Amino acid sequence: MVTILHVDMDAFYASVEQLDHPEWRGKPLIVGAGPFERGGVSTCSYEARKFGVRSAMPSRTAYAKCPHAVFVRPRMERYHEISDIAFRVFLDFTPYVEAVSVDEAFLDISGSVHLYGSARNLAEALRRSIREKCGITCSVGVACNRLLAKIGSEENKPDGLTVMPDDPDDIAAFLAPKPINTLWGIGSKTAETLKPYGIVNCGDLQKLDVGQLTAILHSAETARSLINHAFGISSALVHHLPTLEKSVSREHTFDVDETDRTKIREKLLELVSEVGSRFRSEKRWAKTARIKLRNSAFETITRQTSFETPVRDDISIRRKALELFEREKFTAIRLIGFGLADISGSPPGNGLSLFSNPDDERLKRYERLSDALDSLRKRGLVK
Ligand code: TTP
Ligand code: MG
Repeated sequence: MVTILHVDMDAFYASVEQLDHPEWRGKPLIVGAGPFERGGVSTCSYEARKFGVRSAMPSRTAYAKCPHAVFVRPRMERYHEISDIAFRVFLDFTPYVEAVSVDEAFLDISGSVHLYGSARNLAEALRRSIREKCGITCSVGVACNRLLAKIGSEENKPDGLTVMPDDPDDIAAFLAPKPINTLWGIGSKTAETLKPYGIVNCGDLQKLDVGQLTAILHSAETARSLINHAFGISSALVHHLPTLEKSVSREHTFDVDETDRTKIREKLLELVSEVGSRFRSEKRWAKTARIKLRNSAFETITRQTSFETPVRDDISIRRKALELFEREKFTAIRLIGFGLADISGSPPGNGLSLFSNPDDERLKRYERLSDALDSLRKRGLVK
């Protein structure tokens, strides 16, 4: 039997700020743009959520709702540090980890449940370990597939654990009262289309047959998948990275589905710089580059390719990333990710022949240039 666990840190950026600043604990805290600036809320503490503050809300609006909140700017480097610790904890429980974002992952724990006696015990051990090693809390959902595991982790947020039912009738009954946008692939547009037909909750979808829903949505494939989802049926597997321990990756989720290819490419290149700098600073070499794209229907693709010889300079890495990216066709993107894998601590070749041909000389020049760029990046002078 397959057992999937979905873990999501609670109010992630805000929790890290409260961890580092005890004086902000228990208080409404908003991470994002300042109250009198353009820009929005990245996230906020649960204390601020009581006042109606939410992610992606303009900071001005957040200020109007909660003027006494502490406003702080994001410190991405620090969040990545805590995220890296969390992902190392995940790997203590299974090698099959799929990073969804900086604070969220799916774990296929099918092979490790027996070590803990039950999935619940494993999940509790993982939550304890996260609390001890990261200093913040997370919420976990356990189920037979990703869809239900994700719904489970939302169920008892913050600091919660939900083990979803196994029996198909119990699952259907659990989902019936939930609004349809609880399901993947139902954004506000689909929800608006379905509303006039009285389709508001998963239970309403459960009563339809594929033909009826196809007549509304004009796609039998979408109709079939939505009805399946309303019953909690989903075949999506954990897209784990086989060499996660040796890889470095970063991802970005757009606030709204992004259709502008130029903007997506720009974001990709930012991620490339981040990943590249990170492992140049650790003196590592990459053999494989990988991009990850997720569309608005929550379908994820990963594409990877190898370098002819291991590299770590910005130019070679950018070139590979763009090569992978430009091959892909899409209309809108929800998430983009980039990673480098198969990293080893030693330089390519035996070291002696490193400068023996013009290609190596060129790579060495690129590396020096990359190091110079990294130091400018550190000072915030270039992206
Ligand atoms: P989420 O997991 O969606 O939110 P969260 O961890 O802050 O709160 P919770 O899971 O308890 O509901 O996102 C993770 C981080 O991603 C979040 O802390 C900040 C960042 N983020 C943004 O920058 N903009 C956004 O619109 C969202 C949703 C998240
Ligand atoms: Mg979260």
